[in-house]
Amino acid sequence: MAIRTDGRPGFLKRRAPLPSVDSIPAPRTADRELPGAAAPADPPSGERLQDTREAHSVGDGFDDVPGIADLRHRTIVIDRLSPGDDGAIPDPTYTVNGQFQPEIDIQPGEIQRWRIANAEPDRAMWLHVEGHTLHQIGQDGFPFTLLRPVTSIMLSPGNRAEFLIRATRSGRYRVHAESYDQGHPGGARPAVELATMVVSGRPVVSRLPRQLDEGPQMPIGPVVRSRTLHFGRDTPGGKWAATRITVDGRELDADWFHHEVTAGTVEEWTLINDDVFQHPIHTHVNPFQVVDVQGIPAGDPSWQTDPDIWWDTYRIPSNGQLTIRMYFRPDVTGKTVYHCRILPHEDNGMIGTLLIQPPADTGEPLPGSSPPRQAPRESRSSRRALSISTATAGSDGST
Ligand SMILES: [Cu+2]
Repeated sequence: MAIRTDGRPGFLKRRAPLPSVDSIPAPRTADRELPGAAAPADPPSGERLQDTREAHSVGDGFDDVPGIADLRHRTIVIDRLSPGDDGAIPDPTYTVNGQFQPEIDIQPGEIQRWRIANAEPDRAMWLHVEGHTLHQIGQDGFPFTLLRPVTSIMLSPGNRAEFLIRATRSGRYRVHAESYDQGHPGGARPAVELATMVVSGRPVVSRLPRQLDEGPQMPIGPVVRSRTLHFGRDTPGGKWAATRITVDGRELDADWFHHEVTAGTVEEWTLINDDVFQHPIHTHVNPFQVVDVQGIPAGDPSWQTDPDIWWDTYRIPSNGQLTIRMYFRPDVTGKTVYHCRILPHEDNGMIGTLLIQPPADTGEPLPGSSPPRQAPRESRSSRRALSISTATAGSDGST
């Protein structure tokens, strides 16, 4: 399925910060994630949802957009508890902000803004809210320009999404992850009850905003290079414990770089999955847009392939391939990585290294050559300070 073939990217006008749930160093990342979110050992259900730590923020691109700024908003982090040794907690047990199946209150007709992250180490959460439309306004920390009404949102491990939800009539509605087959030889992962949305109280009249804000855009200019990367797995002797999960046949080697790129350029990467698992690939520093996906299972509606959306985590279908277009922001150089966001896969070697070289000195200004400043998060003017300048990007196309 070809999604975009014009080869003419637009330009990155502004960008939201890139908050991620993937930022705490640990010897094995899966070990960091698995303890869950400090939930009680015997989690009671039906408590009111508590808000969670700002460290898990999903993006702040709408804090001053009319029609959104005043809404009640919730930051919701899905995670999984460590089962422990005594068998007291069923494995797996999924939590929402460290709580077990909490209640989320909302009035009839009220619109709330939900910012939701899948911090789970290895399973996709195909999010549904019973009887309700999710009006998506952002993905992976990047704001949309227009509302996208959807009936579900797929959250691979590491994905974040932001949406508006308008409550219908009084009642109790399931917030749940639908059963989904990630290509695991063990079959589809079962459905998960996450929370209950409780609609009650005085009805309110509300209207969804029509216009959001200006979303980031790809810079105009050539795709300077195309690359092909292979993601695979081999199991010497057929033992899972010895499984090597690799990028281009190699495991992580911190002294060697899979690829070198130049800051301020645009490249297209085709990621080929030689394995039966869907591998959600997460890029650090630079997000990307999806150009082409091949191998989406027939009848699987969970894939969002709109070419305008920016991502930092996206699945490669089982034995399929994904082509992404990545803009290496001009203000960041140095070493970084990309990896499978199924953390046991990353720990077993599915992590690639990238060296971002400074741009060649052509005497021409680069788009966004003023580095983004760290600014307070509250005001529109401070968000503009995080924007990448458009003045030079559109005029001469230099990248
Ligand atoms: Cu993987």
